[in-house]
Amino acid sequence: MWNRLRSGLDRTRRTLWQPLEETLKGKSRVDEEFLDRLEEMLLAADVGVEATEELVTPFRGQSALSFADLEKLLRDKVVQLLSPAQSRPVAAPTEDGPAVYMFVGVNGSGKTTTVAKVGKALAAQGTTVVLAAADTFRAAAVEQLTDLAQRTGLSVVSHRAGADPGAVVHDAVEHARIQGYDAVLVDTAGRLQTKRPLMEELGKVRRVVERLQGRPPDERILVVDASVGQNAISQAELFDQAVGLTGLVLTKLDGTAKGGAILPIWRALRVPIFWVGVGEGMDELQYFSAEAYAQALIGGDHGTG
Ligand SMILES: Nc1nc2c(ncn2[C@@H]2O[C@H](COP(=O)(O)OP(=O)(O)O)[C@@H](O)[C@H]2O)c(=O)[nH]1
Ligand SMILES: [Mg+2]
Repeated sequence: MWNRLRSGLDRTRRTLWQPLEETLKGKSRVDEEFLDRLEEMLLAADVGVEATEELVTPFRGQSALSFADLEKLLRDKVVQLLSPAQSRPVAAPTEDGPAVYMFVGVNGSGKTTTVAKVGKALAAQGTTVVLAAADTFRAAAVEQLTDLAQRTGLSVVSHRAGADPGAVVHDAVEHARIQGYDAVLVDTAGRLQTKRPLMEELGKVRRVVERLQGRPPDERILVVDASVGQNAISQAELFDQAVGLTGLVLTKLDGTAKGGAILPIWRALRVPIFWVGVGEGMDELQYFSAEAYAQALIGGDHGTG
């Protein structure tokens, strides 16, 4: 089940582990030189200064550690650091109107793809879903979501390109309320450098939902491209100010050498990580598990290979 995450993190794991194994050649115990190297490698995998220190410090001065001990302790520590990110599942549909999940994030982070993947996963569990094509900035964005909806058998509410995103979301939520749908998944625009002030637009979408439902979107989820690494943190803060983030999705964990960035990104925001994206395919989405992530990140033969 976690094979995809494990193979996705191959590059990160190689960045981390191969140099360490080299360093360890001919030694039977972990020493200070090895720990310095470990620190370097964690930084290279974008784990960040703070989390790296927390991971490595407990090993300093411990002379009797074998490599296998260290692997196990490190895995446990990663699980411990990230288990609060699994604190709750995504908000469930209520009696009082659909659950509305608003997906935000910079252009190219994977919002549109993730909206369709999540819609497909929820539908497979029996949740009825409407997608809202509220990235009206380009015709191609509306078409992309419409195509993915068709491929995954989901309904989508869209207006023409250039339309007011608030109006799209209004129609989608109203439609869902009248027809009794369980959830509305809102795709949004992500272009930071345009004349249309994005953050204002997102704030408006939030208010439109609030007017119809008597509460803001139940989840305001930031979609982050994990391969961008720690640079994602400053963007995240902007989106948090605009909509008040309640959750995270990390995409593109496949094929990045910066898969360690989950740690600093999560520490900056401290909201649950609901899902991770491990490929472009519509099924390449997994619930986040600190345990599975730690297993995939750290070497050793504990995974399924
Ligand atoms: N490898 C990989 N590619 C992804 C993933 N999620 C999205 N993508 C790709 O990233 C690109 C941008 O995705 P898109 O959903 O259009 O991003 P948006 O601009 O935020 O809506 C597309 O080519 C997607 O197929 C993922 O988890 N893994
Ligand atoms: Mg998009």
